[in-house]
Amino acid sequence: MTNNSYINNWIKEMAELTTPDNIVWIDGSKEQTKALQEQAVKDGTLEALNPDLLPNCFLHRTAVNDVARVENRTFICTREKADAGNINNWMDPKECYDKLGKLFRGSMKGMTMYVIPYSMGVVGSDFAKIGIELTDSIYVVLNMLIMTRAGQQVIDVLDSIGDNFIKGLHARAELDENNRYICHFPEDNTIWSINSGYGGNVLLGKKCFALRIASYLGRKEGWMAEHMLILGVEYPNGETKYVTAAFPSACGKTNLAMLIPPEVFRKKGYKVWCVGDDIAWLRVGKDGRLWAVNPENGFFGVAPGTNEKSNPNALATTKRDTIFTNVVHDLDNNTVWWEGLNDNPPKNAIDWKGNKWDYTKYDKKDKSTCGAHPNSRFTSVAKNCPCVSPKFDDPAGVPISAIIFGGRRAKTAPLVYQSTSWQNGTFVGSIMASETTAAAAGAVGVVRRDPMAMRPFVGYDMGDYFQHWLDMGKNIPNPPKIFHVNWFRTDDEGHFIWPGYGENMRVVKWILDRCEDKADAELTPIGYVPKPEDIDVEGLEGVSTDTIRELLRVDTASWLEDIENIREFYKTVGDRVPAELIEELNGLEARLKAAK
Ligand code: GTP
Ligand code: SPV
Ligand code: MN
Repeated sequence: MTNNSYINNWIKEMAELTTPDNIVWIDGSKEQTKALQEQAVKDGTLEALNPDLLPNCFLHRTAVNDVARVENRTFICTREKADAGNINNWMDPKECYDKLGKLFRGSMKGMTMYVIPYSMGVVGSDFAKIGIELTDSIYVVLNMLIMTRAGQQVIDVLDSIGDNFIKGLHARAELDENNRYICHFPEDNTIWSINSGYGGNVLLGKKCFALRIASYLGRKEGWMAEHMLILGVEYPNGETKYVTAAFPSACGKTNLAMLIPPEVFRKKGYKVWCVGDDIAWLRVGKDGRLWAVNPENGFFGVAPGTNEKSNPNALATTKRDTIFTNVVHDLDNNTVWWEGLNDNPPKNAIDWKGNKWDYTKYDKKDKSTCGAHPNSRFTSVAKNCPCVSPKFDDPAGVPISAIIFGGRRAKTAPLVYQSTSWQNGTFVGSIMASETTAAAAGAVGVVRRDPMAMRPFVGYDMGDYFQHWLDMGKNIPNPPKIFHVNWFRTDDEGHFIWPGYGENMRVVKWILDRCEDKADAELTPIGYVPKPEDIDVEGLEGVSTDTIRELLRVDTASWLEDIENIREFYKTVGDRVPAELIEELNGLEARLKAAK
């Protein structure tokens, strides 16, 4: 398929290791895709859903032990352990190639190896980078065809790229969780993943390449790869301003990225456009601003909680050309269902494990009775989204006015605050904390530090990563302003105080107004916080001024408690935490103590 000898030699070597019966190149043609879908339906990998209600949609169930990213089995394999840092798991590259080589050996015997050439970013643009994933899984092929720009358009440029591509190898092998490994070799542009069939572990263009490897390349080459959505707010005068937002997994990126403004805003002519919902690659533009592209081509979104009210745009996007993973199969009309879609669970249904599901035993408070896995997902084409940005395919990307950090915090963090400088904003990102979610294997609801929502995704030392943020700031003549939000503050009974979803537009509006000095705020020890009257609450029902005041309250005591925890965290990151950030931390502590 190509005359590029680097590529051909590598594929040959990997085929000698894994010994597939056939090798098939993925060209992305309609015919080939259709044939693969049919084959997957025949062998039970996919179930074809109702073609009238959900055209070209399929259902897939993963193995029960394979439902989320596995951070404890994810490794960064640099020659020096210190370069992977304390936060990442590390393995010596040679030892890792040896160990995984044994697992890969013969793993594709009797099977087909698919060669997926793909581009992260618009093919040929300054931002774009090419990867090739070798996999034994048709599910991976069909997902990659949605999530990336894959196939012939990439094959056409392979002759000219030399060895400038990311080499990905994936095999499901036995799906043995004790031998599951997601390994990255940033010094070799290589990713090896074995014994999983789940999303972020196996769609190697996504977290493995576009974040872990790309963050490593970005540091080397002077750009950034971030776990961020990108959205545009169109003003009544037709002008559009763009923001990025970094929230940890399952903390609201897809929802914010596709936000529908409250009616009063819509009537005035505000619109929101989605450029991306998970990953942003950022570069300094010729105009001295920071520009962003979404390197992906689709959404791998959380299904539970997606409904006509919370995220109608996402729901509309899933109505065709979608692969659903680990949701409920409604047998009566051959469609899908998940918790939070509506109040009518299907009566005749199969749960995510493949068992008959009794909706009468479903208890909203008990996850073990759920029909859909809490981390069940939809893989959908970005272009099918009703609010996809007209700039989605623009190779130049979009200029960024504001960067927003955020997490799930029941208490400490207020609804929104603004940092006082790029350095202070980098500090705000570095101390992000959030309650863990079902997107990764392990306990749910535990507060952990998740700097810039990148804790699981930085491909090198976290201290060096903070330094890269500071260095980037010095190279952006006109940098975005940096903010922090928290949609998840709860009352004493554990209910969310802020209505969230579309209403988040009110907070985004304050943020964008701040970028133009059009909104007021109060300087507090943590940064600029709006006064209650600075948030536009026109048409917002059921939220009193007192509630807004409570949402914006800076609780000095709980912040002071946090300081110790942050110091501990910085110690865990190690001795590469930049002195500037320690200074910021000391400054914050002093200001909080003075305010007490
Ligand atoms: P990943 O794809 O894992 O990176 O997740 P994400 O950050 O895109 O999260 P997503 O938008 O899918 O939201 C995850 C969960 O958070 C869903 O259950 C949503 O219903 C919930 N959520 C999103 N936005 C809000 C909000 O504004 N308020 C509240 N209370 N919940 C929200
Ligand atoms: C996340 O966990 O942040 C996701 C899903 O976006 S996955 O692709 O599994 O990483
Ligand atoms: Mn994500």
